Amino acid sequence: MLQNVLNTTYFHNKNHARIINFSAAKAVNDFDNKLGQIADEISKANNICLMAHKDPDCDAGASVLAVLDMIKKRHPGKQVDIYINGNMPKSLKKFEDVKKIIHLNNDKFDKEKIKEYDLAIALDSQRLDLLSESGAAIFNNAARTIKIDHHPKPNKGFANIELIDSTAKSTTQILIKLADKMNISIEKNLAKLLFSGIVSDSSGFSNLSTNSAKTFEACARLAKTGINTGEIYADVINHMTRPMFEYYRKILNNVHFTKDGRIVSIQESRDFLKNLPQKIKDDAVGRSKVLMEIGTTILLNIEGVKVSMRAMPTKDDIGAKIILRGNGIPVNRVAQYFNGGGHPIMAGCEIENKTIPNAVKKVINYIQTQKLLDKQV
Ligand SMILES: [Mn+2]
Repeated sequence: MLQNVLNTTYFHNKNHARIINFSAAKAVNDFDNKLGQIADEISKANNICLMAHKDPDCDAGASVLAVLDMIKKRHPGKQVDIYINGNMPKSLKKFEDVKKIIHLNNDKFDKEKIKEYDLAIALDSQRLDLLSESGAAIFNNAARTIKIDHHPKPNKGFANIELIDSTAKSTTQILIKLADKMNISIEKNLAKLLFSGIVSDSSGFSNLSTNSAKTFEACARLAKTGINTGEIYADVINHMTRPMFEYYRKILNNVHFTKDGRIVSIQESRDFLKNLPQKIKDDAVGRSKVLMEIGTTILLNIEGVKVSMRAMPTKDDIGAKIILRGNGIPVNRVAQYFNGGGHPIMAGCEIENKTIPNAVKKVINYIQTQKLLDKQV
């Protein structure tokens, strides 16, 4: 029956895709149309700027470098600038193009001198403000704007074309489809970048859920280019400096369980931070990586644990930043209550509370009073 309908509409309409009133097919078509529009916008633009969320993780950083690589391959003549607010992750520093990054500094930013781009592309950034103040100003000054992301779609959009696939584990996973649309054959350099993003955002394949087949298929394609997947994995996930190991040793003493053992938190309190060696204090990215590793690969896997939480002072030092991981518990509901957001299995929020233990208590209290531990994702 469906086949008949498709055939009939196909013969009567050139663009039969529009006629199919079948939501899954429509979603696939929408996605594919947007990929085509993005490839078009890129080919039309002469000056393009690429950006990612501030303090980029490996997925954000690799996405920007990957799109640059793709544009260089497909349209060698184009002028492409990259803007980043914060440091690129260590594992990406060996890529040649890292040298081309223009580092944004909000304090030294002159709004009068913003370059006008034909096209701005924001990668791995759920919201405009994540581009940082100066990044957002440059983005908004471009004639056309694109967002490519795998975080859930927020209520408000911020770009002319928004390509969002929240079933993708990383933004780099989505970029494989863009490469195909742009007729680019993925070779080693590009594959390394795309694979790095997937490894990083999946915490080394440890937080995959129902869409893992898609992720592994994407990885298989990248692995076929001959990249050394083990080496990239070690670079992205396992690499730890000696000072960071010392931090690891110390922070393990700040792990707290609730009485029933179902919620566990690791707390980087202000007092604890004060007494750290300067070298460790200065490496915020390294510390957050260690916290993530302990929070996800160790604490979340302890028998009986349903929610793992990591808490640290906010950047502006007025509150606590809380990142939640759920073991079958929809932690985004918790984060949303505190004006944060994220995925059911991983979410984050900021709480105005000077003491980290008190902020953690607030979150635990909410989880317990809402009886969220008995709900499943
Ligand atoms: Mn990402």
